[in-house]
Amino acid sequence: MSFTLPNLPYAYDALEPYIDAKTMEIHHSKHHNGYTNNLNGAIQGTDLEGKTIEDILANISKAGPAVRNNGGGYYNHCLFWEVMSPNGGGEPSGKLGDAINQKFGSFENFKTEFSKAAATRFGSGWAWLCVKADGSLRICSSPNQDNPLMDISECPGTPILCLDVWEHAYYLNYQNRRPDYIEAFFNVVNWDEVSKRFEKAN
Ligand code: MN3
Repeated sequence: MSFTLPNLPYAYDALEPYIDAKTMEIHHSKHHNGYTNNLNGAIQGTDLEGKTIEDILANISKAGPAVRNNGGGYYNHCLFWEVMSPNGGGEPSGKLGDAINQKFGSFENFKTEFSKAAATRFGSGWAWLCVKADGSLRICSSPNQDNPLMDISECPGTPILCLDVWEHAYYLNYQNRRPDYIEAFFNVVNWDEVSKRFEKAN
């Protein structure tokens, strides 16, 4: 079994004006496709072939840098596409809304903390909202293509929301204005999907 590039659940231009079509097309068809192909190449003929991506990430300390970088890149982008939607934005309700209010005090505080994690990640990386082993929420960021499912992660947990802050995710439209991209992202967050993932992780 090898990994395949998933289709986007919407058209390349569906997230405009917040994320432009050209960025989405290059990001999905070039970057994510590259991680997928390189992951397949890195595990071919090894004992990782046939394992799930979650299994591979949970034992990433035993793998080489090609599996770490491309396995992370494969997983992270799969999640990223799913947690955005042209019908997104607003605020979560239900159990996730309650959990966010309980942990962060308010949705606005949550947004501020998540945005800070994304803005202050030096260089390339990701911001995360995770469910910890005890069921509570946590915000963190990771470098490069690392993620909270990796056994080397400093913020282990089940990721339910992520934001790519590599320059390839925003530079065409936002140039060096990462904070503007982060602000725009909240208009396309698919809270229904994030809520589903929260309830599954609990
Ligand atoms: Mn990316």
